[in-house]
Amino acid sequence: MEKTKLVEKKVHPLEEYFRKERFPHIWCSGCGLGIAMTSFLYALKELEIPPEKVSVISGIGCSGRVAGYVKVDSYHTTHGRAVPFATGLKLAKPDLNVVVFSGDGDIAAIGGNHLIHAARRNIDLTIICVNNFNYGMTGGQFGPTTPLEAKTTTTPYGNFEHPFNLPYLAYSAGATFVARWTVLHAYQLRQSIRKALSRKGFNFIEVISPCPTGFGRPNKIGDALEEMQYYRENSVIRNEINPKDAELSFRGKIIVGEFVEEDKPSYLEIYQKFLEERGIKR
Ligand SMILES: Cc1ncc(C[n+]2csc(CCOP(=O)(O)OP(=O)(O)O)c2C)c(N)n1
Ligand code: SF4
Ligand SMILES: [Mg+2]
Repeated sequence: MEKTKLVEKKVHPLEEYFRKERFPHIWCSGCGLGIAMTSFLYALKELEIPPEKVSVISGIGCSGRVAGYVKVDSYHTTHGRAVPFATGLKLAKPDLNVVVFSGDGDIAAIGGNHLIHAARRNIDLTIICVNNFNYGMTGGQFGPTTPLEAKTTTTPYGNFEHPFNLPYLAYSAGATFVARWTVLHAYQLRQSIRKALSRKGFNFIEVISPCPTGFGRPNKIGDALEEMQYYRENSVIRNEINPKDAELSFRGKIIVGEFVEEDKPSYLEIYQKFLEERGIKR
């Protein structure tokens, strides 16, 4: 009898959430952005949020490319301005789950002003900030999260500036859900993203991510795998602590966890109440 060969068609589990025509992606080998992006997409899938109910907004940077790779209505906006675009969209379409995917430079340097005021308003957004401690896309310059003494192309003798602790910054400005994970903590990261997507208010998740090109190389950390090894050895999970105590030092400990989950009326809840009390329809 003639043998029939069965060719199994392999389908990627996230097939419906990717713009396949955009691949191969531009990210360097070993970049952590792929893990950050797929953690987000798995969270969407597990929550059964259909692509038409979510929108991704990015600024400019390697992390900003996420907006181009995910198959949802997305906006690749200008550098630092993802949060204002997202705020406008959320106000116009409150039923959409609006997610900002941003880099450390995008959200905390040029976009720092927008970040603190959106957090202050407790506007209903989820921010996933991929912190690779440098401006990856433009050649590895130092930025607002580059650790003291770390080398970059613009701090060849080591950084003299104190960096932001992003969870503490977001929390002190008013964010009501705050977490930090590394890409090694892909499971916990996905759980935190799921939580953020299911909450009202301003949700801020920092994702510490290897950038072998812009950060690993000048600091002789090694390749991406070695950076992951470093995360394994130096990350300490401490849930429910004040983000002020969430230390993150160069060649020291990385405190990760879900730090804050607080109830406070969100911007849209207050606005909706205002409209209802006056019988105004949207
Ligand atoms: C107004 C403006 N200023 C500067 C730039 C150049 N620029 C593009 S990306 C970038 C930094 C990106 O760093 P980050 O947000 O950390 O993203 P990464 O590439 O590290 O993921 C800069 C300065 C720009 N595109 N627009
Ligand atoms: S420069 Fe860094 S952040 Fe950008 S793609 Fe390469 S490894 Fe990733
Ligand atoms: Mg960066």
